[in-house]
Amino acid sequence: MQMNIFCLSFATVLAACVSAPAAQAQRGTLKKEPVSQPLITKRFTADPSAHVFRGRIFLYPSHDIEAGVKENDNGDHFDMKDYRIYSMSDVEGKVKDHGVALSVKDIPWAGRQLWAPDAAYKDGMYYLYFPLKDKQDIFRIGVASSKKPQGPFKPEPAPIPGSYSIDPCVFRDANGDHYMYFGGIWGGQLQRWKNGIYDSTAPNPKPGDTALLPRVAKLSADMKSFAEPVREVQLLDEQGKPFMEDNNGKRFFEAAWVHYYNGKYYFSYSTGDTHNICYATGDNPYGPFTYKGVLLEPVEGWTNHHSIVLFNGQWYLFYHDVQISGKTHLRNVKVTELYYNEDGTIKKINAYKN
Ligand code: FUB
Repeated sequence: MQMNIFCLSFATVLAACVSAPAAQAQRGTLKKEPVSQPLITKRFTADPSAHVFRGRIFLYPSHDIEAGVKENDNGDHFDMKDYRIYSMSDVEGKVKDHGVALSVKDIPWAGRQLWAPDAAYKDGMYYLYFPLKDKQDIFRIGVASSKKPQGPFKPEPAPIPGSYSIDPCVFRDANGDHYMYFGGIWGGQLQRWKNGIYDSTAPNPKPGDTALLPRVAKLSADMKSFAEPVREVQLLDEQGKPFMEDNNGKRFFEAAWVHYYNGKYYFSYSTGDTHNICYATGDNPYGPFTYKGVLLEPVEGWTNHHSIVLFNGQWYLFYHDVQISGKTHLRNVKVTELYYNEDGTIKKINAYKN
């Protein structure tokens, strides 16, 4: 708790500084000079899913707190209790805090841990998708709706039937169909699911195993359930072969994001224990997606999680690091520009200057 007070007063100092040019040299706890400053300094925020709604950029991040839970490989220390939504008129504009949009105490099926959310819009309604452990401590994905992009969001009484694991990303295809991508290994529990059956004793993947794959399902017309059985997203290496777990600098771990650019679907994700954000491209929303490279090198802090969005003709990468706190579970969201090469590959981003 003492640490939290220290961090927040540090955040206040940082907030007072960030509008000055000197902010460019501001590093907080970082070892290296960052290319971007935290967008939000009064609270800890992470896993930023960015969307353009009503002409503004809306951010749907995790709301990190110091819950006092000891750090472990299951991520128990990421014990978040609510979501706050933020918006900006442009990436350099003031960030508006719209307040709490959904709390764990208002979700009837809640156990614990609100992890990385995403949002979508259809026919006048906004939908917030969120991973949360149920009362049996199994991660499921919930949905809540609102007439406003900032909420407040009203949760459905039960998780999406057939949903599991973490990190939903909802992608709207040009024809109006929506697809949910999800999954995360280790604390995200993906390794515990085989053919839709849960096994709490299933071990983490080990070298020699075929790497686990993220999941995808088309959403129903009302955006509140899956319209089809969940399937694996085929992710292939440069030779067209499935990844092995040993290839942990490239294989999928968590944090799926899908965007469309110039005739191709881009599936990007975190490699978790090796901390890269990689991407692969395909010709349709189900894949297969073929590995293309790293788009964001490791950031300071254990997790790496991002979103990619087009706003006023410019592509942006939203991501996080631990500049303010230096603690892996107390993160701060950031944004930087993202560029493509002529062949459609993404120019690799390093979040630090040296
Ligand atoms: O914020 C909790 C978890 O950390 C997310 O769900 C993961 O993607 C990682 O960023």
